[in-house]
Amino acid sequence: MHLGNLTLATVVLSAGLVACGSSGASGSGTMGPPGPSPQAATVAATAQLAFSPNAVTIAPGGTVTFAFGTVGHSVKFDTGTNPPGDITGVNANTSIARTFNTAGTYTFHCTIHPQMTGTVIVAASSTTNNPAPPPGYGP
Ligand SMILES: [Cu+2]
Repeated sequence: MHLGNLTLATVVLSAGLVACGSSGASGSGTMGPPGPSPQAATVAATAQLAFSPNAVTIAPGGTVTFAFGTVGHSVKFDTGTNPPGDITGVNANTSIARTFNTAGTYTFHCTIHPQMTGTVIVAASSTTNNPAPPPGYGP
């Protein structure tokens, strides 16, 4: 009888701990309601041969500025509906903007350095903020 009560208390305590843990996890998973996507984002093509940030989200009709540093790069779009024109040639020490009018996911890569890949997500709303490009790039 006494032993039985002890076991019950242990079970209740464990259940309380589990419930507390799960409520904390779900709280961090929902970062609040989606907000409108920004109209502009900057992606840097860095000397370390990477697009940074690797993925950005903009609203339909928004603009992504590709900021090229001292190493020459290009941007070729691989997927997505009605993508903007590719940025051809070897582009260094310049910034070139492209406008995305149709919602969707646009992957792209540098034809000079095929390991350089990135993604532009065009959506009216987003739950995430775009990371800032590295210092020295963009506005
Ligand atoms: Cu490149």
